[in-house]
Amino acid sequence: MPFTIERVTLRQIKMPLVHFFETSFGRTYERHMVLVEVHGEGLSGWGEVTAGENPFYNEEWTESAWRIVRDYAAPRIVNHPLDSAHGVSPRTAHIRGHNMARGGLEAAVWDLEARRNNLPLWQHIGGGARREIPCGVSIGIQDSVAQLLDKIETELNAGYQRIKIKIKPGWDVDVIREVRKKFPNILLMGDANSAYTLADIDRLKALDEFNLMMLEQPLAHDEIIDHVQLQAALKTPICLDECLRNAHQAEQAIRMNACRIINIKLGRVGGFSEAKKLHDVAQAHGIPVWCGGMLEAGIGRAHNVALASLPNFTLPGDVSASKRYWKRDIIEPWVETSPAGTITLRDEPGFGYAIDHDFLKSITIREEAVA
Ligand code: OSB
Ligand code: MG
Repeated sequence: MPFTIERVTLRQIKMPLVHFFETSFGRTYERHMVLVEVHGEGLSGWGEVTAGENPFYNEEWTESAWRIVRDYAAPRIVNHPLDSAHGVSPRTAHIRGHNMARGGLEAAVWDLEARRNNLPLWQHIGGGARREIPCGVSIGIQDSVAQLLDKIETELNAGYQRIKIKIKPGWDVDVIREVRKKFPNILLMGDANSAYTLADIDRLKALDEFNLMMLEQPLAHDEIIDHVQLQAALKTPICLDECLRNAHQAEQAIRMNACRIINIKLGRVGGFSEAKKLHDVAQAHGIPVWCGGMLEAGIGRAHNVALASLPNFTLPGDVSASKRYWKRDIIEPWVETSPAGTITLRDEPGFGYAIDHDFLKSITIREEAVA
């Protein structure tokens, strides 16, 4: 049934991480995220923009997201009747790049439409292939190998099914050798966030002996063709993250053998419509996918859980418990994992958790409406 978004509220929130998170492009101590609330038909839908605090993962950051949603994306949606949430992405497709900003708005409309249909979001997007979502963790670069080994042990004891460690030149072969010595049989992978070039091919080939599940985004953020050459030289499967911003690019990468596995992030591809398309393309080619994370607060985390219930999300993702990131999350209950390292789908309409409005208010540093 057609519906209309009458107003969009933007909020910027500030949340300190329990522990800093370090990738090859830098350390994050505190997140600043933009939340999108869409109002219409007497309901609210919620989305979270997954952009970082700086334009280092991709071109987006908190401030660019605020401006894109407020000045370009939301005005295209407000008071424009929509046949379904699938109509949001085409309305903002004239914006070049900025998929995370576009995706935060789009996800909010999916949440609203799910509530309107009285369905949990996972069911509304066509998910529910499994009720228990398998979870892994992403562990940042540490100050010492001993600290890394400790963290891995803690996460394995918590039940997480797969360990991903961040790598960069100088924090790679020797570190992974130590990890494998202590944990010979765990599901283990590395994520380089584009820290290498083809000049490092021998160093990357040295990783082949460690039986990694995959090597995530070793080469440049915008370079699919170099990954073809690298994949041909490696036994370890390459998983692309940064490189794939839409389903078409994913299909090209698959056909060229640039990767054997794909990380799907809701924000990076601009929302649920494109994420579902990418999922379907990968499935048609027999390429497994998993759900990536961007250190999300509860709303983005819950959206990821719904996404990961689509059938081809067959590998454990980077979606894990709220308490690994936050002293207090913005939703109730917090996202929790079972001792088996899974998150259980919830049956409430929409994204499945309640907003903790008091806490949200206390961490909101600006708020603005588009009507
Ligand atoms: O590349 O997957 C990534 C965090 C920030 C930016 C990029 C990435 C990550 C993670 C963390 O790996 C995933 C998470 O725990 O949310
Ligand atoms: Mg990654």
